[in-house]
Amino acid sequence: MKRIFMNQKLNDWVKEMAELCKPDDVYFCNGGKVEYDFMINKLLVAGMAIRLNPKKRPNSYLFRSHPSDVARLEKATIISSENKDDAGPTNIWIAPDELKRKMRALYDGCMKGRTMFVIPFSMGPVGSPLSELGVEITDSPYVVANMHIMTRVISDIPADKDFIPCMHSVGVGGGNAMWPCAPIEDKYISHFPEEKLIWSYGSGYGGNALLGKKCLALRIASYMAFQQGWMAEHMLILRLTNPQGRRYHIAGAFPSACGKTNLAMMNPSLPGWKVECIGDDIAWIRRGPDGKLYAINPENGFFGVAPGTSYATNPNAMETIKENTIFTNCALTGDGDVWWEGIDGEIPLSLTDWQGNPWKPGNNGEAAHANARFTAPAAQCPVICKDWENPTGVPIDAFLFGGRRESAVPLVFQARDWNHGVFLGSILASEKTAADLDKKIGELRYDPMAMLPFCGYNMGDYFGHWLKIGDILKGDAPPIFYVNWFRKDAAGKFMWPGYGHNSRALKWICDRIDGHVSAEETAIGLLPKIEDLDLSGVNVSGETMRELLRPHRALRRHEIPLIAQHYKKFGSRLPERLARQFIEFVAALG
Ligand code: OXD
Ligand code: MN
Repeated sequence: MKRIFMNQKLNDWVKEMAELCKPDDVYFCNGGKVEYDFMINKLLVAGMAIRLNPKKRPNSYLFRSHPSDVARLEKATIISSENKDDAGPTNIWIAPDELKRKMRALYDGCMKGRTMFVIPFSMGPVGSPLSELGVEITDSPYVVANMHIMTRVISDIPADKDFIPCMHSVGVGGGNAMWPCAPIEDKYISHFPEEKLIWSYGSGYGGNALLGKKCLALRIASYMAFQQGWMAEHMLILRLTNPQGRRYHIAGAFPSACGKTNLAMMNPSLPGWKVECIGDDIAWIRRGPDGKLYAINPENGFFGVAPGTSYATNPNAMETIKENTIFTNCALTGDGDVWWEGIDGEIPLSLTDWQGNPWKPGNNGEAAHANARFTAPAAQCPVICKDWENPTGVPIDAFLFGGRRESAVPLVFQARDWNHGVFLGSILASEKTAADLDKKIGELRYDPMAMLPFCGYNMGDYFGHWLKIGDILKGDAPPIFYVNWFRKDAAGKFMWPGYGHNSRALKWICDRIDGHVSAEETAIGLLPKIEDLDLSGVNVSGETMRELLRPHRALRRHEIPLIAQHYKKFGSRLPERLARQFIEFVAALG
């Protein structure tokens, strides 16, 4: 099939890549329903997709990946800037020439016997000044179907518009006929930030293959944002409405597996309060004409982790995935529906695991893979905000940072000012386990602003960019808060009920935004007074609440050498202001 696009750069690039990859055929996507059905049909006929029981889960399909290709590959993710120092100490770097030489050899002829698909897409509402265009070339019809849900697929790129080329092949030499991929040593998820270019080879899974998401909307976009004065963040966006109808928009960064999707579409337990979802993973944020920050969700769907999702933990996600959903690496029930660990109800009598083998409780291993996913249209979410596609975005009233901390970190507190908030974001960490909860901090992984795997340039410069944004915003800078839903007691039990009850921490945040409540000045920041939290109907004792709101100075002192080590990596790229914040933090801990 031949086709001439309006955009010359696109015509030249498609020709170059087709000559290199040598596909049997080239297919030009337009994003229509007929095309989606055609892709799914192709996958069904090839035996790569399983149609779920339409009475249970209409228009929904299950895929099983090869066991070697089940998650994002941080070890194969490369930031290939011209200079190694510009990728920074937290990214893997290979020189662009060397990387392109290696990858060209891999791409050479890799699509023989396959069709090459060309997918133009918009990240963000089509035509919004806040959106960016991309084009993905791939040899995976599964990727095409997922891109239909996760992005807005369009049929062309206007002649006068630029786009970000996203090259993808599942590769050869690994996997199997149902899920081809490359052996681990040949997988590369490469980013050339200065050229605004993505080359991915060897994996068909998630963020390695759906290149609009982590690769474009975070790694490349974060570098563009650094250059152009905006922000591309690993953040959910939600609208909270109080019983009087006052709206607040909150953007929150949490490392993977900290419940971002649950928070983004939560049902508040506080009577009369409402949460509406604008996005669950990525926020693009720019200064509006009134000087305030406005955010859009560049994505069009949710690519959520299935295990643990249930009507108890996230009823709105369960409603979202009732139909028109792609499932990957979930288990299959005897009556043709999907199943995973943590879903509601009894374990079905007949189950096939994510690799296609019969599964019974007590079997070794899980029925669904721990990183099994659903891909579902955001528009299907019952609490999707009517402004989720507003081309000008929503005004941000507060930023949240939060990690999984079993000890020491309070339920909610506020940064003293923007610079202190950037400091808190820069030391955002998730704790694996606390061996001795009374005395020690568990093993921490520092994940600054939850961007560790997603920052497309030197994170020291990224911190500097955050500080600069605050300097520009001055009095319009939203307040920054830190939350932790994951405190445990000495018996290992969660101390805070979480989920819908997290709205109580959000309400305190709203009260702070409006200046309705004061806060306690402490060494770590501004803590709520217990009487200012609305705890009506929450089953937590006064003693536990006091424990959840303690600054824990002594315990936090254990972090000083860890932060020093974390900061040392950035050398001279660590902004002086953050070094000063750290000194003040140490002094305040006493
Ligand atoms: C994701 C992640 O898949 O953050 O969203 O890992
Ligand atoms: Mn994410």
